[in-house]
Amino acid sequence: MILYYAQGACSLADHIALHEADMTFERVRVDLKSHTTEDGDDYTHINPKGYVPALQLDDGYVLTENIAILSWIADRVPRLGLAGFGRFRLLETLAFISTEIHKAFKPLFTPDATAADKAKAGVAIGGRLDLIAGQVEGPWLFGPEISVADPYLYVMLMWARNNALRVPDTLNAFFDSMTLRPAVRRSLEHEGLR
Ligand SMILES: N[C@@H](CCC(=O)N[C@@H](CS)C(=O)NCC(=O)O)C(=O)O
Repeated sequence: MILYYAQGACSLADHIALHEADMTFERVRVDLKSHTTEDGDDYTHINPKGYVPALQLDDGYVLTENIAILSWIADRVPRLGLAGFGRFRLLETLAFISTEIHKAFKPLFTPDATAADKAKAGVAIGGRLDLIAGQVEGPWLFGPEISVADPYLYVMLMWARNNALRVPDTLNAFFDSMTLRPAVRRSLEHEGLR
């Protein structure tokens, strides 16, 4: 299994989740500007969408999209998912993080975005972080057991902090606790972020 990732990108969520799952995998870094892998291959031949993450499964199938990859990991390692109706609560949360928080960061990563666009994005992200902060059961999103949604939220908080956005206290505490987890530390180390 191979995880295609870029340093500190949303693929860090999948990277952490794979470690939380104790899965064996290789990592291949992708240069998102040139769409080239660290081995010099054309990344668009692996994932025609051109973006990370992509997870090449052992049977060769290349799974893309954070929601799909994280759901696949939870399917394989049920302790990282929720049972019964909880499956839909998990999906609901992954979708909220992906479509409402992750996507809202776009102006902050777009070099020619105006200051007004960036400020507007910051306000939108702040409001959505407030919403998800109200959902944290503690210490993790769904209570005492970590799920695949937690690493995704962690990456969003890392971006928020790096962009000096306001982060609710509950989520700062969540972030600090996540950073202590061996799977997080290992992933940060592998990506050269520590
Ligand atoms: N819908 C995708 C979006 C992934 C995404 O936004 N990836 C970013 C990094 S966080 C990327 O690779 N951007 C470079 C590009 O779009 O070319 C998903 O949720 O997996």
